[in-house]
Amino acid sequence: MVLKIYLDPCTINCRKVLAGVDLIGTDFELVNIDYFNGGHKDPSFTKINPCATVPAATDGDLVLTESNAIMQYAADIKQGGSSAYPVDPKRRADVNRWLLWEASVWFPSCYVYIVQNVVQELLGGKPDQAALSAEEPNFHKLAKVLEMTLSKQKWIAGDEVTIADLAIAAPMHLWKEQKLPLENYPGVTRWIQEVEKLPCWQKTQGAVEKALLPNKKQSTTGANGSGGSVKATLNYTKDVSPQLTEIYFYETEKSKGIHEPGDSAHEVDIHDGWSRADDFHVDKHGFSLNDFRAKYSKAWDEDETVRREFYPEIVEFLKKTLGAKEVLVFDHTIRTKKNVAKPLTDQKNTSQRAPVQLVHCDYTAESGPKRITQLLPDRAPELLKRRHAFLNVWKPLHAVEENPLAMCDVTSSPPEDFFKLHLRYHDRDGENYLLRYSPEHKWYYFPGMDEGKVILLKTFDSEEGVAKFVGHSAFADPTSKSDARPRESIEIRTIAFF
Ligand SMILES: N[C@@H](CCC(=O)N[C@@H](CS)C(=O)NCC(=O)O)C(=O)O
Repeated sequence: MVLKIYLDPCTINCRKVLAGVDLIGTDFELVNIDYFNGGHKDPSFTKINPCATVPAATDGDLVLTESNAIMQYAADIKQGGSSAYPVDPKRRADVNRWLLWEASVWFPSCYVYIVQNVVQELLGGKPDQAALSAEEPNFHKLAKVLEMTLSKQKWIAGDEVTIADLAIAAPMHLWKEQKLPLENYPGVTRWIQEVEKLPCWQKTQGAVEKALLPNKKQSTTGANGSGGSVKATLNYTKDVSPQLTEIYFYETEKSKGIHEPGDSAHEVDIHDGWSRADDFHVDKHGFSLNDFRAKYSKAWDEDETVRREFYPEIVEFLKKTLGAKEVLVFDHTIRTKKNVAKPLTDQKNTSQRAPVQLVHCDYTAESGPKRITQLLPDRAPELLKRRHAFLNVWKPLHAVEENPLAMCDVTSSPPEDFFKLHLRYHDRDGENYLLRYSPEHKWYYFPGMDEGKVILLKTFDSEEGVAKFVGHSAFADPTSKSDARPRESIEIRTIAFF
């Protein structure tokens, strides 16, 4: 059975659940209910939830309403449990009492502020000052209770974030626009800003702002609160043609005096892509962000097991996502900081590498088809007649806190911006594309992206009129914390045949 959640991501209780299931990591199917157009009153929904409120959830014959109960259930069915809803009875009781506190007193109080200071404006009206003044003493009484806890500890229920944090943060999710009087509550203010840095919160902020603050520039506020982009350095390469740009993967005299890549560092704006995450398409922008919760989640450094158990999942996922008839997974690389000491030129173990901070694309117009001939010599003549495209599937192994991946929107990087990097291996030559700098390049990344999502990167396509080569690079995110967990990711190289 699958957990189905019915919601409109812009409402307080729905956003809470959406962020909650993301934090917990439970698989679920989302059914969108259009709240502002009365979708929650439609008979197709009221037959599930006769109360005509969102969110609601079903799992087989179980029908659940109440946002907090849905989060609790999602945590209970998560295989292996979730620290977001502790099992220790005392800690769980503490989380439960906050969930009840939120639903019974905190939500109704914060609701007055959202209705008066946000919804009224949305409807062209004015806040009812009398209603706000009447609520104020009650709000302060409750905020003091929160402050007593949050001045002592990082999260509502101790050192670890739990669903209680999301429950209590949800009714204040537009706290600045709601004009919640938080001036005298430094602990609460510090905490809500911490919540705002959580990837599950950031991912769900766009829908709230789009519906309730239509005049605000869609913020997708990054981890630094900078409003949608970071300035970071990307390593481009100077095109010194007719001299070639090369890299040798073995010791040789021939490497003396060559032009190596990465000699053109530029500071660029890298945009937070979350608010338009669904718009990106591999055939237009050269990349897309997709949901993908792998069943395989262990032993990433065991190459054989990854090939045997994980590759088939990727094949099925790509066939479904791209509509490809056949998908070949031919290689993968695990990138961790552990591997940082290994020079790029270490060709012995190419499946274990450090993130590459170089603007590049993995194939060229020539090296794509050549690779198919090398990998599938017998079938190549037939396969090369069909549309064939190379796609990398980039998957974090846990939420990315540093060294994220940035993609250059293909609509901003015309073919003339690309030139070749010649890869010299002991036994063969290969080719990548490098990019020369252009101020027109539009860069995107997905801060805090976690293991439930993948980025698809198009690195070659035989089809004309679609995105063929996407420039990409890891980069040092200036907003990462100094104690950020090192990035660990896997990228899987595939060929799709249509
Ligand atoms: N206590 C319920 C409240 C659910 C609720 O009232 N949801 C609102 C949206 S946040 C709703 O659907 N209201 C119905 C309406 O406005 O007609 C929960 O936590 O799920």
